[in-house]
Amino acid sequence: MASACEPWAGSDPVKTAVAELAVLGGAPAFADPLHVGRPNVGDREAILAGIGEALDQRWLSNNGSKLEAFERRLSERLGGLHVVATCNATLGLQIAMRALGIEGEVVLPALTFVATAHAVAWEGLTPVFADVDPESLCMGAAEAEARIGADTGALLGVHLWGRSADVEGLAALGRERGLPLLFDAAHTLGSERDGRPLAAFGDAAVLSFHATKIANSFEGGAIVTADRELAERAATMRNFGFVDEDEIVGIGTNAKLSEAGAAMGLASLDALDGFLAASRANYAAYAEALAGVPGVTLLPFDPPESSNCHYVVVDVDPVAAGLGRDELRAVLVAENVLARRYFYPGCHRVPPYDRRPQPPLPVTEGVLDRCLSLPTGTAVAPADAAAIGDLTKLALSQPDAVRGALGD
Ligand code: T4K
Repeated sequence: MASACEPWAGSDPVKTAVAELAVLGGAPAFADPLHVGRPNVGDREAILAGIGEALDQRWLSNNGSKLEAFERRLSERLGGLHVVATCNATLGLQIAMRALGIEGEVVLPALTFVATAHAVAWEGLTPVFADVDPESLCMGAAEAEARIGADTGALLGVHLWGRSADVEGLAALGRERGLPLLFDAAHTLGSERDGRPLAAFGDAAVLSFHATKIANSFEGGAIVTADRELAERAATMRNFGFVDEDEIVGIGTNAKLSEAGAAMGLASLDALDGFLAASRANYAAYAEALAGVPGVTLLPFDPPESSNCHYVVVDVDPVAAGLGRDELRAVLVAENVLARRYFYPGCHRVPPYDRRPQPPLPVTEGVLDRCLSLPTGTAVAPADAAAIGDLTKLALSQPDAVRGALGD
């Protein structure tokens, strides 16, 4: 396969007969596994030099020069918003909720990574799950409003897979009901709406810099807000509530990003435009390879140039495609394409949240049954994406043979 940085000019299918598929006994199309979430790694020399400087300075955490530079650089990238870097986005969400003074119930979509719900519950708040809009697959104002009750304390939107939630509708609803609006923007670095970074919307938003994200600081997160006082409260809470050497102003936790993490984060931000280009090229290759395939719909980015395209997700309609999502996944996994069922089975279906009675979430259930995330990022080349598209088409050309091989 071509390297991720080579321009892609198309390629011949890796397999041409169904009998060659690995589920029918053929050799896997890829010798090494292709992961969803393989880290993008910036300039190795710069990363190691940054960590070396931290070692030379003997300043490894607690507001060191790397952290300050990382927050400054991220703020610049986000148009000057206040940035409070954290050791991960989960704690970033928790701190943002505390700093916003949220109490009671928090309305959020069930269709998200479980960290979103856990962050709410860990703060002693009650997650109340809403359905999602069928187009954006994010919780919109109508879905959120249906779950607002007397105890609602906040709205927590999620820009799922880096695609925009209805930011205007949710903001209007929050204003009307007097509810703060927080966004889980874990997936959004590099995604914009109307020329503004997605993380700029809401009272605050939280980015993730986990290893699997478009840009990483090994582990990491960032609270982003236009509200300086909110950012200051969050920064204090991140460091045990300290405002000075001997002065603690309230409850806090330890959510500091290490200097090694910040050095990695800086190198990632330096490389971000290249990471975005690689993801967008892979997305274009998937779109071309899967165009017109009945029953397999690539979730659109609107437009791809202002989206990070970091999660490539297909919706598999089992009737139109002839194979279900899980059957297609089995085909791809046998080829060493480790496609993921993000975010199955949904927050509402895992403990402790499954113990509470839930209203029906029909759109969410459909997505959880049908969506499949495909490998992308700099470890994947457009030719790989095209090959995965071709393998999909080949499997769907004879669904009965595939189903027979899978023993369904
Ligand atoms: N909100 C949303 C919407 C989120 O998606 C997330 C995190 C959060 C909040 C919380 O953010 P953080 O607190 O994590 O900053 C992974 C990540 O651990 C998680 O951060 C991420 N979302 C989620 C979508 O994916 P898993 O359980 O799928 O991870 P795992 O270990 O199965 O790895 C995923 C794939 O990546 C595997 O195929 C292996 C590959 N991988 C992973 C790592 C860490 C590598 O190839 N190299 C690596 O270093 O959750």
